[in-house]
Amino acid sequence: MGTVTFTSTDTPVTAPGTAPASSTAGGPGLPQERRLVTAIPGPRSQERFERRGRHVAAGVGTTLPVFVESAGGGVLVDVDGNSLIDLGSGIAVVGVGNAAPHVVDRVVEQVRAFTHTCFMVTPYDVYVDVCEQLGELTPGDHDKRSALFNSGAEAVENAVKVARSYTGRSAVAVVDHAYHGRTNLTMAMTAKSMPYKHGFGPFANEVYRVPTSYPFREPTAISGEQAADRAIDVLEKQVGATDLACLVIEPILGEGGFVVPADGFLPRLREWTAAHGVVLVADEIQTGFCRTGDWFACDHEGVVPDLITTAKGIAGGLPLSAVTGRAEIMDSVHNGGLGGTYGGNPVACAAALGAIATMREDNLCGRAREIGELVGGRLRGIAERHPCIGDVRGRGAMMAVEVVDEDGRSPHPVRAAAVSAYCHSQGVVTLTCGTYGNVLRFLPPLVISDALLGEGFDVVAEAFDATA
Ligand code: PLZ
Repeated sequence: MGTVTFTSTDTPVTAPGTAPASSTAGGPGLPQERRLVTAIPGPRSQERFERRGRHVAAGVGTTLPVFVESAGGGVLVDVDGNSLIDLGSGIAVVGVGNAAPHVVDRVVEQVRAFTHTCFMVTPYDVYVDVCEQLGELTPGDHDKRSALFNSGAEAVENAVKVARSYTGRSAVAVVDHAYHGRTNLTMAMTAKSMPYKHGFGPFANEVYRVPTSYPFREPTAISGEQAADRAIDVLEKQVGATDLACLVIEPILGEGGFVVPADGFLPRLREWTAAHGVVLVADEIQTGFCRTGDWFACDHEGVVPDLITTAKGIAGGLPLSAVTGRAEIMDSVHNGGLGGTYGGNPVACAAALGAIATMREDNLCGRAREIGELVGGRLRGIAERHPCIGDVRGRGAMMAVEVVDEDGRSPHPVRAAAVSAYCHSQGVVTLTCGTYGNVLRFLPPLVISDALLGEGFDVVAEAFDATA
């Protein structure tokens, strides 16, 4: 299976941790190679993992227990000197690559100038610059306003606050398999109990869940418009359009399994929400900023949401999120109603400006489409040989396979986990997701080279063979 360039999984070629002192400098200058010098995790990572257990709360999970020392381009380098291919981007965050030069430069410059004033106390330019960019890049050419926050969940919470304030209505609609965060309101909006909600209730009320469009799992094929009408029927009967403040939806489900709705689903929901004064909120926290081959996933079908939440890819790894939307909706909130101590922190804003400049200069939307072609081709090739792959789906650099049983349909999370674990052992960072935990998702940095990506998928192919 392809060229396997890793050294060995169990025999260290160089002693662990003997990489040169400059090895902590990350960024695209790091050798873009898969290099295994110890087993994964190596002894130094294992030592640190034990220490982690003594100090870090057990509730905080770990996908792959290697401790990272530097990262850049398409690789993560661990404390044992292993260089791993990154097919996760820290969950769709470092699309521009880790320690991306423009991000580092802007951050350093900003850190030297000032680190914090609180925008609500004394404002500064970089916050306004980010809002201006968001107005320009997000779907629709209407007049827009933005407010900045720290995390994705916080952006979703604020989108709901704005929608309720504007409409004077309280109900919030979300869809099956949705993921919107881990705060109390966003847990209520998230579909999956384990691990996100179990034991953490009671949850916020006035949140209503409706069916979505999940082409692979429809009992009989239905169109996007039909799937939308099924959801609309529930909303009209069980909630009532006049009581509904907003419909919050991920244009492609993220944690829920990289489910791409059938064409026509989102446009039909857009039509219905507009007709009933319901605020349509697109949660583009995972799909945004070139990930799917467009600036935002809504662009694909020309859907213009009223509000859009962004985070993750916006700032090259620094914590920043935003709500952007129609000026009349955003400006309906009373002065002082939105904010937070750190929201739109100047260092995070500077990072966002560096990240956005990189996306523009390097045409990362175009690159995401190329990655989609390459990865999609590889995955379809693997699926031909492995009937346990029930579905290959996604868009751009947000691709996934759904792993199923012999019946071609029942979720097989154990096999998905085994494939992922094999990839990890061979120095490729992969992630799983999905309501049933049976989806392998691929979110490479958009700056990864074709060679490294190809090698990563050689390992993924090998993983399916090895776990057959
Ligand atoms: N909305 C669509 O994907 C975050 C969650 C990882 P925060 N997804 C990764 C985990 O297990 O916690 C996400 C998302 C969508 C909202 C969020 C929440 O963003 O920045 O994690 O709060």
